[in-house]
Amino acid sequence: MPDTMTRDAPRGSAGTSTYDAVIIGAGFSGMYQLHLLRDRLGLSVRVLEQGGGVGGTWYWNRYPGARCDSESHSYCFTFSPELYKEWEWTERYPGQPEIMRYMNWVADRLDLKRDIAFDTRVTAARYDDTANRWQVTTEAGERLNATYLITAVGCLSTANVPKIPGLEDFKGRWYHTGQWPHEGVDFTGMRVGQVGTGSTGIQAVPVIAEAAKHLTVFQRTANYSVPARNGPLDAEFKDWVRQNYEKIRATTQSTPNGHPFIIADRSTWDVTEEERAALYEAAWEKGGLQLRATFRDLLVDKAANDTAAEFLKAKIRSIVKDPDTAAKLADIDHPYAAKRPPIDSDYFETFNRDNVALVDVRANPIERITPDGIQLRDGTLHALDIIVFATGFDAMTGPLLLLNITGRDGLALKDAWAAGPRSYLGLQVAGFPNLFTITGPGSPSVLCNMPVCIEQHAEWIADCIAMLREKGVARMEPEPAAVDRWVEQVNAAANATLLPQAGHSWYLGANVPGKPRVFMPYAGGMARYREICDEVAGKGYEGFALSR
Ligand code: NA7
Repeated sequence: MPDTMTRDAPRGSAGTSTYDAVIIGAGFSGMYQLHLLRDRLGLSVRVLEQGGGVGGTWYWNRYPGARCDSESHSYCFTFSPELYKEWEWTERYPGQPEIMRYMNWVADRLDLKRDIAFDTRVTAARYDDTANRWQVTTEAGERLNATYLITAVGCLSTANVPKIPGLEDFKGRWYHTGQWPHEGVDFTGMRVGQVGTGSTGIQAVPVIAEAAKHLTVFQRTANYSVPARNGPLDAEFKDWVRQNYEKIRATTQSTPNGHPFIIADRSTWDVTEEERAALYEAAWEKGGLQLRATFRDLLVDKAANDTAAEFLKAKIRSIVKDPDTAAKLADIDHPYAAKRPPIDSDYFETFNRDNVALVDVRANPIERITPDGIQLRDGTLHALDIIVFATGFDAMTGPLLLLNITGRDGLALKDAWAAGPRSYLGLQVAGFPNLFTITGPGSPSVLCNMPVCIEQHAEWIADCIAMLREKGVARMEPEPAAVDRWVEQVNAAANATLLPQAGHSWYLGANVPGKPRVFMPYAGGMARYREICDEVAGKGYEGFALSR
């Protein structure tokens, strides 16, 4: 029977609020999970959110040029046709302010905010073996306990600020793109240095260059990028989206990466060299992440991938006028899309501006930060007023480990994952009963258009909790053998692709010094993953230990 209690007057021991479920995070995943558990299952639920509002990653990532790389008509909730059709996106790729407007609109439409505690950081979560409940503590000392603990903390929410000596002595200001000030940053008249050329850095460069007196881009790893071709959506497209809701949803749910486009069913070698060049050219003109869907074998056959890589490198050389800068930008050491492929609005073109310079910090690494700027190993000092770190995140495991989670028999998650994350389906961890991790390591997560994998996880978890309550199951956690098998499957799926060949990728944890190098997301495709999860549930939650 549900241990139902009213939301307004939770019961419990002195000073402790008691709920059926506590959800950590109020981005896409926490919002939808709250809706499902509260409004469909009738549970008492509390969401704890560190930020001052809903939005998750978009609440924090307010840097110049912040925009989603998924097309707007697929970067949203699709569980409700009404919600889907009522909201109208204005651009092909939604910018951060528009996504925030959307998320607040959804939160208000579903009346979610009344069950979310904002400005509330979780400092610890401990499983109480005797009571079979999770005890959650917040920074303000608040204590909550719940039968189910669901992490909805996102994969990219723990900012990675590199430990460069001297940063504390810098006389200017510095910012990480993932913790951008809400009031914005005025670059007018400033000498700006930007460290990092991942998806974020590539979005920020053109916008900062427009505003700053001078921008120096510090590049450690050169990166591919394809033009986004962003622009306003016309009325005809908006109508098409409304009329094709089912079709769009079916496409995003049947493709490996959850995007609204189909990967071509042809090999790179099925066409002549001229045909291939024409297909790449058309994909370049169309813009966006779709270029990697030009051929089905681009991510599994290195020689096939080389054809796309060469096409993109030639594009860089043709756009960037200074041959030395062009050579540094095109000196890319990994297969195309083996790291997360960025898309851009005038990234390479920006290096043709007089106020922009590129510095190769692989050849001549950053030695230290002085009070005046960034100093390289050969002694060169780049004088700066502002440093922007577009240096990414302690991805996937970082946000979970920060929660300080302790499971059964006092087992800390950081110890359970000392050699890298181990989970079953990316949904549960052995030794942590009734803990569910939305888009956890071992699930497709960052290899998929996020709302698509989030909806699948939140629905699977809600169905699972409904089953637990119906059958009177008190505890659920994966069997160690099921975890072993899944970890093998995750490794095999990654090794069947070129993705592990980008040795410095955050998919492998390689961007954070000391982090175990384990390929974290499931690379077998979202559609296949969905089938596996459904099969597991259909076989009575095979691989999970259920106890009364
Ligand atoms: P990424 O993709 O991790 O990119 C971070 C960039 O910062 C990358 O170019 C790094 O070079 C560079 N970096 C990191 N640390 C340093 C140091 N110490 N010195 C110089 N350069 C450094 O993060 P993003 O924010 O761009 O994107 C993350 C995801 O957010 C993105 O994929 C989307 O899914 C949204 P490296 O390649 O490690 O040599």
